[in-house]
Amino acid sequence: MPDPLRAVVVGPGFIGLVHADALRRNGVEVVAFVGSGSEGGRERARAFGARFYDSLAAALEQEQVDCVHITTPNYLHAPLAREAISAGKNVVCEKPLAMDAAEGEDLLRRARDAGIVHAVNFNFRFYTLVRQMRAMVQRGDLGALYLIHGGYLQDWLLYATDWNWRLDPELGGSLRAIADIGSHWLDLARFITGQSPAALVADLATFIEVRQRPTRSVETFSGKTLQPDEYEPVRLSTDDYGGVLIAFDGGARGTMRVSQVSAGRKNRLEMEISGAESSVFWTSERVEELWIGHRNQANELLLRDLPALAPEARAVSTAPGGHAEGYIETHRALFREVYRAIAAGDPPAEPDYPTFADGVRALCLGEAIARSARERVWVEPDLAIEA
Ligand code: SOE
Repeated sequence: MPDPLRAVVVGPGFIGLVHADALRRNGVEVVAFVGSGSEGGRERARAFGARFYDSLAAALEQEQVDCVHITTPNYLHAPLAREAISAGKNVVCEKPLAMDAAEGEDLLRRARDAGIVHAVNFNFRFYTLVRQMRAMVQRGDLGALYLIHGGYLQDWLLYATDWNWRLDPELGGSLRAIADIGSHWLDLARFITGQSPAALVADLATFIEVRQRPTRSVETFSGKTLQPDEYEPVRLSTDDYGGVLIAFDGGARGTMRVSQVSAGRKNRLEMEISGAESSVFWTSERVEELWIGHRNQANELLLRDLPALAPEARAVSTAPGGHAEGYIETHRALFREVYRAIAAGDPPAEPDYPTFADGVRALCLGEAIARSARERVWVEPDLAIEA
């Protein structure tokens, strides 16, 4: 049996553990975590049977690794990716790939020159029923596409006392809801329909202009249950909400709304596509159901089950119908494709997994959205990125 492939995870927080868990279940050995030490990272590494380092340089010096997973706060993504690429390592990076599109393009160039396998974690592509929607669009079930619409709503930043590093523009970037969750929706719209925004107009809003920052750090999503006792007021200008009107390059029109302050919406990505023949609707809060809308016959509710699925959807499905698949499985499926490419020793010509090019695309769209909102004008995003 060949040696297992090996990974190091930089950033032992919420999403770092998701990566490590999915990797382990794929048979990849997570040899080490890298962290600041203040995040309980040492204990987490120990619980995983992995070693712990306080810098990527130290980990790469001591460990034989095939791939570096970057799951830190956003401002560290690009410097860590540069370091990993210079060391000739394959890279899986959380989104956003970088703090701006120019930095993202530089990373893409470096990754291509180095010939490494590179990926950005747009994990929604790997839900089984997302694949089903894509297959239905591709085989023409919907007819010509008229509308691509929906959005992404969360409530974990609803209160002025909710805090996370994403709220600090120095750590998270100058766009928040659009970059954090709108980027998933835009990636998915393109993945399912093959269409990208040709022109857009955006409206962004900051409802909570002053937030109470805890004097100690709070992990993503944990602020809901852990209420720190000491706060300091901080003025905010990043987007709690964004609304975007989109003209797609394939002729469809759409709207996207994103919000981190919508009470009751925990983690709700919604995608609805309306075509000349029929429509589909899917949400990440009910991942096992796909609504199919008709004009002259009864609507359908497809429950994920192998006989009901297109071959492309079956290929990413791991559990029998009735045994709910979810968030963790999407990471397993994404990493499976990435590590297949690593094992082959070459990035595939047309990967189905999201690459740095998709990361750059998301950054370009974010910049177009920010400019449109700032100048109150329609903007044509520059998406001239080779796939
Ligand atoms: C926090 O908003 C977050 O974890 C995002 O960063 C993820 O990308 C999204 O999947 C869930 O919410």
